[in-house]
Amino acid sequence: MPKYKLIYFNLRARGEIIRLLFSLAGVPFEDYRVDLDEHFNPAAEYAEIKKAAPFGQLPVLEVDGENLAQSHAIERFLAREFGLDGETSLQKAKVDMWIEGADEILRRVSDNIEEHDAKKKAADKNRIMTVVAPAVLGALEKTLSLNKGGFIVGDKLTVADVAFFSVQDWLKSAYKEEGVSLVAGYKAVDQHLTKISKIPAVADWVKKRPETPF
Ligand SMILES: N[C@@H](CCC(=O)N[C@@H](CS)C(=O)NCC(=O)O)C(=O)O
Repeated sequence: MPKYKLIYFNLRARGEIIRLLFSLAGVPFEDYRVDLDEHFNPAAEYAEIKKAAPFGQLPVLEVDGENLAQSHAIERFLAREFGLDGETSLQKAKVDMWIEGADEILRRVSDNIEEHDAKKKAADKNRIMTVVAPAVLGALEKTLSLNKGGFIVGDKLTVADVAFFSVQDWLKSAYKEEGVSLVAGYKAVDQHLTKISKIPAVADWVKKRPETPF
């Protein structure tokens, strides 16, 4: 088995889907976390880590010493390795589609948390709440209502389920009260979130993971 080292900040954001995939597969990995201060400034060691990262950003996954960057490429790679990427070619494409769908929310919320201009921050947050999240969660609600197995793609767990669990779990702390109401209006989405949260490897990881506010 390859030796895996995930290098990311002490955040859930773009790292947590990857950590959940390792937990689900029962595969050991080094969970290397760069500390951040309360203004999201990384610890001094980040300067060297950034230089070594393929795109100068994190997460990076070392696989037997080789660097892989871009969170979704890492997720797809691990999903393939662990059999969580769907069965048919069309299913695999749908899994990709939902990874990108979850990213519509994740990317904007992530930028919004880091925005310093108060006016732009409020306007962007309002757009996320009223336009972006309803479009994505509405589409997910429809898909889950039609797909009676309770998973997003096909009748088995895939990284698409993990991605939505992770984004929603993250929203609940990133946007606190708004995060809860963002997902509350969607019955099938809410049931899906509960279903995934009860998978023993997911529940186990959530229980034992280090304190990670965002
Ligand atoms: N498209 C990249 C985006 C990576 C990204 O934005 N990483 C942020 C943290 S979530 C980062 O490294 N920020 C620090 C920097 O840019 O130096 C991915 O999905 O991995």
